[in-house]
Amino acid sequence: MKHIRIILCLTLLLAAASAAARVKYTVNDAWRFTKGSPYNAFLPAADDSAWEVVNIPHTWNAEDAVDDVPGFYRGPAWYRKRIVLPADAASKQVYLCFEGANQVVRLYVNGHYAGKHTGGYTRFVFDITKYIVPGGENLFAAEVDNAHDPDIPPLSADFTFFGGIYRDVSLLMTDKVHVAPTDFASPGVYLSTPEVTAERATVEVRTLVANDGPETARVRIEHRIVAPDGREAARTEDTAEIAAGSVAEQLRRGITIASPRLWDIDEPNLYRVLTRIVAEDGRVLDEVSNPLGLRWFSFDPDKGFSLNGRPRKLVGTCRHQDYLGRGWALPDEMHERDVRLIKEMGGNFLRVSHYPQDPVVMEMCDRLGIVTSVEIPVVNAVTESDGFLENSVRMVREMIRQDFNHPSVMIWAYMNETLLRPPYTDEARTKEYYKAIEHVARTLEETVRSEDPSRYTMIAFHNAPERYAAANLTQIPMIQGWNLYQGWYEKDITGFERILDRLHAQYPDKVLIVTEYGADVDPRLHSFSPEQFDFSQEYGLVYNRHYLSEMQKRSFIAGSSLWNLNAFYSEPRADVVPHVNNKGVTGLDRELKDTYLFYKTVLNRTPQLVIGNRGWQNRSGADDGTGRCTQPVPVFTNQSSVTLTLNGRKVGTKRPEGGVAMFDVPFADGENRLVARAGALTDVLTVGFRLAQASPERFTGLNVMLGSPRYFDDREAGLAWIPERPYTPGSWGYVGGEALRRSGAGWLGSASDILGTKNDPVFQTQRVGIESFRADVPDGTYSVYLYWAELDAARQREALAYNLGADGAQQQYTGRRFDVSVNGRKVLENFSIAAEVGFSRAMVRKVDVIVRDGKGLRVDFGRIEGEPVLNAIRIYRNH
Ligand code: GCB
Ligand code: CA
Repeated sequence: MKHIRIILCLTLLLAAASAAARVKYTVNDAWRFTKGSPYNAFLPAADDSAWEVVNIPHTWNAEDAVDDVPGFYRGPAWYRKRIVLPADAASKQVYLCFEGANQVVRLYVNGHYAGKHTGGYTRFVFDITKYIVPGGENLFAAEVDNAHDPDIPPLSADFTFFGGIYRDVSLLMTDKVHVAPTDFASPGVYLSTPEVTAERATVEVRTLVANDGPETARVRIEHRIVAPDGREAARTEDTAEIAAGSVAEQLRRGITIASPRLWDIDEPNLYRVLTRIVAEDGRVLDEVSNPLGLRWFSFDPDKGFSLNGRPRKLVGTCRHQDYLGRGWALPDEMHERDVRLIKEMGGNFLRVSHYPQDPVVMEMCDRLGIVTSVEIPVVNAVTESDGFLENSVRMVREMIRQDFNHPSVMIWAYMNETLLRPPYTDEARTKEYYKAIEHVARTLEETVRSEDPSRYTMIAFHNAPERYAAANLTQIPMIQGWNLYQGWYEKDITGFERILDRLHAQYPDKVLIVTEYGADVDPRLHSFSPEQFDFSQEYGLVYNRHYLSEMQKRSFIAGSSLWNLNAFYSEPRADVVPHVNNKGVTGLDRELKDTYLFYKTVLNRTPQLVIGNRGWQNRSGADDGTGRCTQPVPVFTNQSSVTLTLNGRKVGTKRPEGGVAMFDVPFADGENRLVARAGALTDVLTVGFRLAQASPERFTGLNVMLGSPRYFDDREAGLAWIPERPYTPGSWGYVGGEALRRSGAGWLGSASDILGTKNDPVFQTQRVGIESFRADVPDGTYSVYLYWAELDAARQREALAYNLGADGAQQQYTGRRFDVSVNGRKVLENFSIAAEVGFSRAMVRKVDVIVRDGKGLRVDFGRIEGEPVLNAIRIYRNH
């Protein structure tokens, strides 16, 4: 009998223990949503039945930030949801936790105002205990506003500020006595490692315990450190007395772990610290777990970074939280995949920029051994106001306290290119502005150092060192980050290595990281004469090979984070893909570009082999007279030699240079099977090739972009566009005119967003002053498609600060009218593109033609006003 009673007691105890520990779960699903400020939306009785039903993560800008209308909705919106809370919530402390919402949130619970949070990238928590109805339905209403506010960073940036609750929302229910979640939404437990060596690690744990009950609580605070192999590495136990309505701070020093298993890039050993709050009667009131990594690291101005006593060059990427069609509203698994992509690429560094990201990102970096730098979004400019400074300081506190326990974090940063476009022309006023920026920087630097003296600080500058020196910013952080784009925004790529050497000479006591470098790549575009600002896969490769090799030569470059892991949305941008910054080594859909394959090949130590131009499945090119068309194909390998075959016949054997072997592949019409072999590795790529026929009998069609040396892969239509060439008898090509060239950047074409098409590159180049386009096609019936856009970006909208290649570069429209005849028949008379469709809008005219008497096809342009132009032509044979 007694026996039974004891067992019963134990069972009850265990039940009590598990019932008391905290419960946390997401409440993401089926919220009612509407834009605007409906009357009394905070009140439970408000009628939301006509509102949209959405799931969190959610943004309201996924569509309007990519449509043809400039701008996107920035203003208030509401989310509402009825949530049934358990009856035992009556004895709990209840919180609503947000992982991030852009950018100001006001929460109402059952009509009561529960709190406000400012800033779009950090986590926040509201204590809603007072407002809930336990055991019943509760109406949660959140107003989220993403309107521009001069006091909230970022003020402007080269990325779209998607509004909404775009990260998870969770309910948290704890005992009255619990680890406090309310210290800037931190975990409430702060782990530090004042001393780590190969022999011994010392751990320090600071814990915030809240007592929201009516009486003093006498509790035990236990920390159990669990080693990576699951064994207990250390355990501590203290008692504490916590007055009712207070938060007690417990500091546990000097916990030692002998022969620690270090957290390292190649072996990211993770310990866990389990913290328990135990009542006098043995009930477990709360339990939380935090990651712990034991490592030591340092940055040296000459020798760079070292981890656990070993020099390591940091190589990696920056990352934006975007995905195709979703904006920022990504589920956890998509954040997770991005960090895996960095690891698989061989990266060991992530600059979490320009803002703190989803908790999953930080967890993955801990688990995969990726060193991180995390920053707050003070980008481009500051506001000279107390409000701006206060918000920035708070963001720094939130960032540091929230991500404090992640061993991957080694740098805190707090500014990016704040002198990109100083707003004043007046010298005295500019000086004042510089002073204000310096003040912000010093305050943030001090905040970081007092919050966390165990890590380094950093500011990212752009290529205007004099400006940052004039504002004294170069002296403030421990690490200078440099965002460099020589060979992209600036013409001369070798300017990159020159500025590195100059900076090192000028700042011999500063650690230098190349925080950004990159070239836009649209994987649909290719060029065999790659040049600055052409957006081709091939130029991306030229640029990145150069940068990586120059950085590897210099040990004083502690690390680099290329811009960017992924393409991302930037609403005002008008490049080859409007509203998108394409500097990702992967696409918005995470397509791996050749640049990614290159890094993966050279950064990994395991054998690598992959044929490049992978996504280019529909190729075309002019017959070189042999019934074939020879085009280069890159093969990436870190093996010493590689052999390529085409449809079973050997193309060649090469020694790769810096991870790349270029093969000249004689493509034939139809299917081309490429097989690369290196060591024990094989890679296969099948390419469909359409020969732009020289021989008239076999003519089926032709797609030519005028004024362009590029190839364009229209993947939606499976259509291959090829570059122009001059006409020669028996073949095809243009007569007269010249390619439109931007005066400033020297590059071809225009950087306008071409409305009415997704194939902007087809319309962004043109031949100015063209006299004819001729193709000696056989007799037959044809459709001739003439492609035009009147290119004058200035008339379309103001160029974005970052569209530097477009600066002053557009031709000025002064009127244009011309006649168009096809095979002698006038089809367009006194034709004006601008009058027909306006500026920067795609138009396509399809003309039916019968070709007879062996005369071929001929489109003639008759000048009336200005120069005639043609952007592209497609000739299709009906029969
Ligand atoms: C930069 C900025 C980044 C931009 C990038 C670019 O320097 O820091 O936000 O996206 O340049 O692509 O121009
Ligand atoms: Ca999440």
